[in-house]
Amino acid sequence: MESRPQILLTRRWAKPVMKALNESYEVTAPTGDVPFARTEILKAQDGIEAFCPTAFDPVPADLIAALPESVRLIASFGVGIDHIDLDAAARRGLAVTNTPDVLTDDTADTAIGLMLATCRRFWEREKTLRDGLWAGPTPGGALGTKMTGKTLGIVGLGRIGHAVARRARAFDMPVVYYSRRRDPDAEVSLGLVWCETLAELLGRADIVSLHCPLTEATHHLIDRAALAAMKSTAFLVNTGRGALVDEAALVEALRDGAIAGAGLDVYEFEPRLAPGLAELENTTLLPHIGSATRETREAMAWRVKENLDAYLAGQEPKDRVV
Ligand code: 8YV
Repeated sequence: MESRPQILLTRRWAKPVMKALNESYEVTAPTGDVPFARTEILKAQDGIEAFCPTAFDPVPADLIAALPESVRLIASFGVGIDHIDLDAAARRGLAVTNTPDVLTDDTADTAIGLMLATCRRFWEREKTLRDGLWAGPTPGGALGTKMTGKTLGIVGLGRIGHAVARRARAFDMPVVYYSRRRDPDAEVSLGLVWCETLAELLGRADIVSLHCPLTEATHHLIDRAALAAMKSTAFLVNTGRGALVDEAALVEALRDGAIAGAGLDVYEFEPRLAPGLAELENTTLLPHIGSATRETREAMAWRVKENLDAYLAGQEPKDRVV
C-alpha cells in the first residue's frame, strides 16, 4: 500500500473530519481533549509534512525552526494568523493557510450578542435573578441603554466587519467605519459612512466594534487615549483579538465611567483577564467562543482538510496566506 502523508494536529477536531483525515493521512494527534504541549510537538518524527495548530496555539520562530525538516505546510485551524511568526515561516519556505469565511457568521453573531447583552445589562440582571435577589419588575429599575437606532462604529471592514454591518441594519443602526481600505461598494449597498481617522469614528460611535486583525500596527489600537476619545455613554465590543485593546487601560476606563461598558470575547493575555476586569458589572465577558458552534467548528476543520488536500497534492490551497 502506498504510504499516506503524515500530519500533526495539536488538538482533536470534529469526529467526522478526524475520520476522513485518518483515511487520507497518517495522523498524529492527542488522544484526549488535552492539546499537545510544545514538547510533544517537538517529539514529532521527521516525515511529518504538515503541522496543524489552532489559533490558540502559539507558533513562534523558534518552534518553526525546530519542526522536522520534512514539514512543508502550517495549516492552521482558525482565521487569525497572529499566533504564527509568518516571517519565520516564509524564511523556512513553509506555506501557511488559515480558515476564513466559515466562521464569519458566528463571529458576527457573537459581536451583536455582546452589544445587546452589554447595552441591556443581561448578565448583571440575570445574575440578580439567579441569586434570588429579584423582587419583581419596577418601572425605573434595571435600566439599560437602548441599542436600536444607535450609531455603530466598525473598526476593520473585512469579512466579519461586513457581516456585522449587515446585521446592524436589522437594528436600524447608522454604521460608520474605519478601515485600511475604503469600500465604496459597501458605502452604497449597506449605507456605511467612512471615517478618515480612528479618532473620528471614536467620537461618533455609540458602540465601537473591533474587527481588524492583530498586527504590530494594531496592537493596543484602543489605548488610554482612544478610550478617552470615546463618548462616556459608549460601549466597546471586541471579538477580534485581545491585544487590540490595552486591557489595563480598559479596566480603568470602565471603572472611572470614561466609557459605559464593554462586551468582550477575547483578552490580551488569554486565558487570564486583566486584574479587576472580572469584577466590573458593566461588562459582558465570554471565554473566546466567537466561532464555537458545532456547525462552524466542523466547517473550520473541513476547511483545513481542503487546504491540506490541495497542498499535499501539489496544488495551490484556497486559503494560502504565506
Ligand atoms: C477560534 C479564532 O476560537 O479563528 C480564529 O482566529 O480565534 C477562533 O475562531 C479558534 O480558531 C479555535 O482554535
